[in-house]
Amino acid sequence: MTANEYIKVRFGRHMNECTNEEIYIGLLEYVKDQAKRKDIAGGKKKLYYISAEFLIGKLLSNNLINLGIYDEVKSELEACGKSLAEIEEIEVEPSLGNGGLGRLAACFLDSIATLGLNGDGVGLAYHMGLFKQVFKDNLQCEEPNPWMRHHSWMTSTDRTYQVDFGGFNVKSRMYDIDVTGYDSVTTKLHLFDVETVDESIITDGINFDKSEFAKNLTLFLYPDDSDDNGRLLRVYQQYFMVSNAAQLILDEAVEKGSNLKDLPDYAVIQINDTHPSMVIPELIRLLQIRGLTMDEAINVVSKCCAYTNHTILAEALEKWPIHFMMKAVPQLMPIIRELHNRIHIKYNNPEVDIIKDDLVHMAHMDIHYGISINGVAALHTEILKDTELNAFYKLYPEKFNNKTNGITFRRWLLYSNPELSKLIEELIGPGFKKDATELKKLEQYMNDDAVVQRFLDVKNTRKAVLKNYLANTQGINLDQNSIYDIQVKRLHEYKRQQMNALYVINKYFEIKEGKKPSRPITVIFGAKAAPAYIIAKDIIHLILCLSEIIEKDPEVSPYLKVVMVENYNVTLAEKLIPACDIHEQISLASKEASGTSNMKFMLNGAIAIGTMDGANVEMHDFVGDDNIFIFGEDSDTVIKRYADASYCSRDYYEKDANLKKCVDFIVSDKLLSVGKRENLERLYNELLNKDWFMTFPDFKDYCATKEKAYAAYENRTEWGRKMIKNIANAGFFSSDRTIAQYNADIWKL
Ligand code: 26Q
Repeated sequence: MTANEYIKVRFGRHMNECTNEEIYIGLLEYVKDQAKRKDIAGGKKKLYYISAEFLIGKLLSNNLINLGIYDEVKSELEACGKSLAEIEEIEVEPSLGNGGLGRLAACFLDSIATLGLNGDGVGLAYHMGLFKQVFKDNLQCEEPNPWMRHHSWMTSTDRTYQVDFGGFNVKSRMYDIDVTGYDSVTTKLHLFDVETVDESIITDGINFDKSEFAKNLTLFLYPDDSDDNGRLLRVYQQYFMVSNAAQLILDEAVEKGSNLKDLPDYAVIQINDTHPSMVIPELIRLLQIRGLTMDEAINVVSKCCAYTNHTILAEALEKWPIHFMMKAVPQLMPIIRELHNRIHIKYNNPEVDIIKDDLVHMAHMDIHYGISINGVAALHTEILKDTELNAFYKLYPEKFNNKTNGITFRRWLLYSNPELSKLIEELIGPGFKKDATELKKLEQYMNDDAVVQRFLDVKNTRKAVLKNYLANTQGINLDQNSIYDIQVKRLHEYKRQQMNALYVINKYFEIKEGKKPSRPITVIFGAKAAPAYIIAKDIIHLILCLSEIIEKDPEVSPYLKVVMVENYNVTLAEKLIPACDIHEQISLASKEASGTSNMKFMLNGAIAIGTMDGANVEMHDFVGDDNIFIFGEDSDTVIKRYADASYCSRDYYEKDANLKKCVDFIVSDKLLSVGKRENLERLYNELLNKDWFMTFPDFKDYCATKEKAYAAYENRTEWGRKMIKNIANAGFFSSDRTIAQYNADIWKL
């Protein structure tokens, strides 16, 4: 049945007599139906990828592509005078993640299904995704972001469980989203919800009554990124997630014939950061209820669980106060104490204890009672081994391994950049769609000027698409002839959006002083700040104020434009990334575990300005000095500087007149005329007295490197070659490669 025929049966009318809303609903149901007809992955052993976040983004086009019916449905729509783009506008993005970690989980699901592996995702069906960001008076405000109101990709199942908390229990239900693999099998994303959630307890913005856990358990995704502000609800959410996961895992194993002592033959569990770590004591608890001894249960669980670390920021490593645990999940504490005691006796080393100062160290539990611990980029894994987790590395060197992150090329190339995809296919054939390393063949065209020109033409096409999109959706007017210089990622001091803002100020002064750039520059930001992260919100305020001042200044605006897109999310990323000329990956070396937008930009022919941090290091290895703009101090220098506590930002400020001028501008009359004194002064003081992520030492090199990049852009053919070099070497960063490595080294499905 074609989509058209399906819609006729569903609505009793031909597609061209349906509203866009009806067509969307029809297509959603049609796709769900097609997905059901595909083979599901099978096998004795199954992977459970447990994650508090799955930032899946819109699914209509993604599923059409994976099911191989994208072109067919697109033509059917066009025959009725409709575009797929306008139908997609109806779909609400499920923003069930904060950023990189959640998006990684979504890319992984796509690759697991594409590789035909028997693996499902397990998470929570948050009613409200990450808050919707709106700007008022140059400040970020947060609004609820519902996504499952009408029609969604979730299907209700008959699977329900009871989850016990201290003093009460709830009944859960499992909802499934089909994960369509590209030209392959389907797998599932299982999202658990509780029937008593009550959306009416939301008061203003994203505030809600925090007192009744049965009513708010799955109401909101926690909008924190790295800043652990130790909230009790988070413990309730995490336990709800892992108790459901554990019950599902045991039931499915038993259904397949397991006697539970052989659980490792039936299940392997990937713990995505420490958010699902309580699955370890919960499984041990449930196995005891089902007849195993404590020794047996610990032994079995220790062979099933693997942990991925995504950060070295100490404040982001979860440590839960015992009194939280006693209140929310008292039944787990005796087990956690037992796990702790065994370690305490065995090693007699407080550094590797699980319970310290009345805090439960979740990562420590994962490392002692798991088969594997991995970092997410080569440098990150080395830093974990050498510093952060060195005491554990000494105990278990064989457990430590690296799995450099990856991205799904289906979404980040085939779907979001069809023009580039088509050009690549014309040059090297379709093989790259299944084997990303084939992109390497593009290097043979680097000296073919006509081909190079075609890559530049595709970039221009995508710049025009972005220009139209931002004009229509956000009333933003871009100059297509300008350089699009983009930094999109969560707002965090270590990612150093503030350094990019200081660069903008530097450029503003240069233009004012008569040094005009040969080509206009558009600096584009997209970022949400955690609502409680004050300085992050101040940085957004600074950027919005700069944007306003520059826009209003006729001396500067022809040469420089600053744009902060509102509500940066997956949908916007899909438009921004293909249009980008230069992308900013400027985290303080050692602090960004990997980064994944860097890979998306590289694949789309943008050139990075970056520090030797996270996966930038590996990107640099692939493309060499001429095809990426590296600057700044390296991780060894930074780590040493922290160790000897020798950094004093004021010294830099006082010694560098240009830097001083830029920093002072933050609290100048000019900025105060459009901004708030409180916010701007706080940011100014923070930089001057702390600057914890060391923007000042890198500032000069950063500015010089940006000038070098902008100058290089003027040699268009040479720039086109750099683009091809980057695209040709992006194959390694396919999540298909990452997942194949997880499977070969850890899961062994
Ligand atoms: C923890 C406790 C309480 C509340 C919230 C949280 C919380 C929530 C989200 C802690 C961390 C996160 C998200 C972290 C994250 O996105 N990390 C990023 O993971 C990417 C995928 O591996 C990496 O590429 C990035 O470098 C890393 O920053």
